[in-house]
Amino acid sequence: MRVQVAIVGSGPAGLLLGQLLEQAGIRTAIVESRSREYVLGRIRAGVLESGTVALLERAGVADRLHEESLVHEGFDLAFSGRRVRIDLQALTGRSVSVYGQTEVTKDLMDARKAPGFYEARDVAVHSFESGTPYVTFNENQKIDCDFIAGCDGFHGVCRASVPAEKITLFEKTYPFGWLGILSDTPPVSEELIYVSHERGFALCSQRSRTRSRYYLQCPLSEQVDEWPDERFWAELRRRLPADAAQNLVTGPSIEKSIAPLRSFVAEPLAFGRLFLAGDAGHIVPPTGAKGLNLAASDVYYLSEALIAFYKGNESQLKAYSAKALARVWKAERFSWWMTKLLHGFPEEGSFGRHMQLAELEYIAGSRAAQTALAENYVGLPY
Ligand code: RFL
Ligand code: PHB
Repeated sequence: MRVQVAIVGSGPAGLLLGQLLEQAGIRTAIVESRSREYVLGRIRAGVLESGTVALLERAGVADRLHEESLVHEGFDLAFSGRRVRIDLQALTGRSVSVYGQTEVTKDLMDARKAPGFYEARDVAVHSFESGTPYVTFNENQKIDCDFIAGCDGFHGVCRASVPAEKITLFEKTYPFGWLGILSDTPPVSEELIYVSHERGFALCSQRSRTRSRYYLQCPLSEQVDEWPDERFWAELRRRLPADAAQNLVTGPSIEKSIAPLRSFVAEPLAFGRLFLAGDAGHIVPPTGAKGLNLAASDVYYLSEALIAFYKGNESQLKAYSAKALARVWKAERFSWWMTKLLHGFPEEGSFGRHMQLAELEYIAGSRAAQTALAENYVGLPY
């Protein structure tokens, strides 16, 4: 078969790109190595920037989002037993939306009419440097195309297919992970709480008024089965400020997983007729809630550039990598900074802890510092 743009990966980046291109009359096919059910079952992001919401609106997939998402005008930072509210709306005039990545993915899958090949085996990308690219999978399936969009996440095949001398990788790993649980219990607070505690970081998030998502910083050496629900709830309660701990409603977990934290950027994001977007090109630690939102901004730049190309203007496609990376690096900085500010780093000693607390106190007392935090959290302009 032949399409204009072959998309590898059916996560939010691949599906949103497919939707925006199809709307513009550009034919696409998506090739995904997992099943639809597996992709829909992955519990990941929960916080959408207003720019991401606007892009989903433009893609025509925001009806349910508008009905079901929760608009959050602020969040709390908790440390030393206190809670400081960061008033996003007052500081930036913008808010964020709480709506699960699972729901975004479902809305995009429901809207898609163009071809999607799921459970594809041995996906490979070819000849993207020569001008006649194609994608192969299963025993004998082949998709000829003008361009390949590598939206296949951190472990995908697209970035790995680029010759090593053509790509530079920048990476930082952190010596801990996030243990996350989902439970059908009412959230402990109306807004999110990011907790910096001597025992480690904790985050109180949510998916709806009846479904909570909580995270605990934990050593990378630990396994999920070492964390029965009772141990999770007890540890969370110890890290929360007293008023929140009192309000915590516990219940059985419906999902539990440990995710490592990583900062990672590949440069460039364009290799001839192959373009990387989303986690395929960069990873941020989840502390700033930026991963899915960065995938959306990449897709915005790439879709605009491809649409311009088919109207006869090639210059935007040439500029894609530099334009996307400029925004990516700023989000990398913010995610790294928030991770350093809020997590336990025992190797930094008590001096390191004092630096964190001094910075948190400074943020609590400075509108300028709160504004810098808030404008990054709601999302920098595209
Ligand atoms: P995805 O979602 O990983 O999708 C890539 C898709 O490609 C498929 N694939 C292949 N397909 C074909 N051939 C191959 N060889 C393939 N290899 C892989 C995969 O099966 C998959 O379906 O990448 P995408 O689309 O770039 O989206 C990125 C986001 O998923 C990610 O950045 C966010 O989930 C990160 N993230 C968060 N982002 C936010 O903006 N806000 C948050 O609140 C937030 N919280 C989180 C997060 C990520 C987390 N984890 C588990 C990493 C919380 C957590 C715990
Ligand atoms: C989530 O709800 O999964 C979530 C929220 C905020 C973050 C990270 C994850 O910073």
